[in-house]
Amino acid sequence: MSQIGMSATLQASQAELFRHVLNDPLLGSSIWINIGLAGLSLLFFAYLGRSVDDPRGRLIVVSVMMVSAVSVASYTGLASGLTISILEMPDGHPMAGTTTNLATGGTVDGTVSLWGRYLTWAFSTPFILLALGLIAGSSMTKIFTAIVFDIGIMITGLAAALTTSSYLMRWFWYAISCTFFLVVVYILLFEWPEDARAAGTADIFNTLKLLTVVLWFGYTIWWALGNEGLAVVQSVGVTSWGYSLFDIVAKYFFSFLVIRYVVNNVETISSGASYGATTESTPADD
Ligand code: RET
Repeated sequence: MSQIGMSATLQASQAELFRHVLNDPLLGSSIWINIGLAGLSLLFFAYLGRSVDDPRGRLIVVSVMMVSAVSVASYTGLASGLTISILEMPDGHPMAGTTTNLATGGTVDGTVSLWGRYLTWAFSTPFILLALGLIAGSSMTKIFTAIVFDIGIMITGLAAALTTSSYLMRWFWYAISCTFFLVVVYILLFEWPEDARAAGTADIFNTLKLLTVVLWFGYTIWWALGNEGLAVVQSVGVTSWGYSLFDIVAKYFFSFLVIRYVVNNVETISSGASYGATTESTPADD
């Protein structure tokens, strides 16, 4: 047997990671099932929203449909091995010095990080907030603020996941991310409910707000408990399934509630047929 075969190799190739995901039932199912769910939900939402022809209503529907669209790409990135790495955790991290047995055979130093999730949340979650802000009838300024801080959460969360130089720095990134998160929570809990009351959408907004705040805290706590944080949950597959379950409710169920509301309440969220027009011109009547 060769020397390499007996000792741990240092890195896994993208092809090995692809086959590792495919051959690990728990990890693989947490990813592949969600590609299917995201694709099916996209078709279902297109069908549900087909009758909405109000421009503002359509904007909300398209916005939540984008969450599923990004999700297809996100999970495909994970499944293909493109946005996964084996990372060696720094000293002090509970997973420091750990090795990973690849489902394809062979052992590598480090633990599997599905960092593509955090990257793609930077593209999907702004659409959730855009939809919420529009339903609340909020101002461009508040919607913009919520979205830029949200992107900040995800990019600094990505940085926390990818930092291998120092255990403390991983948590420092996490703390920055949580600070950005508090800004978004503030807007969700204190700014938008008032706007929604004025817009006459308080009922649906409060349901969506509760769902969002509870689940988004869930993601935050799960990161801390999972294999990239305190590793209370050491299994990569269980950690990944946790996020996948949160995703199912926070994306697909959330989007379903939004579209159902828009379809049934177009007159409440409408701003007229010329909403979003880029000029003041009126159609000729001749
Ligand atoms: C991280 C870790 C760093 C600290 C915080 C986090 C929060 C993540 C959230 C994710 C929400 C994701 C959703 C995805 C749906 O597409 C990055 C886990 C605060 C709130 C809703």
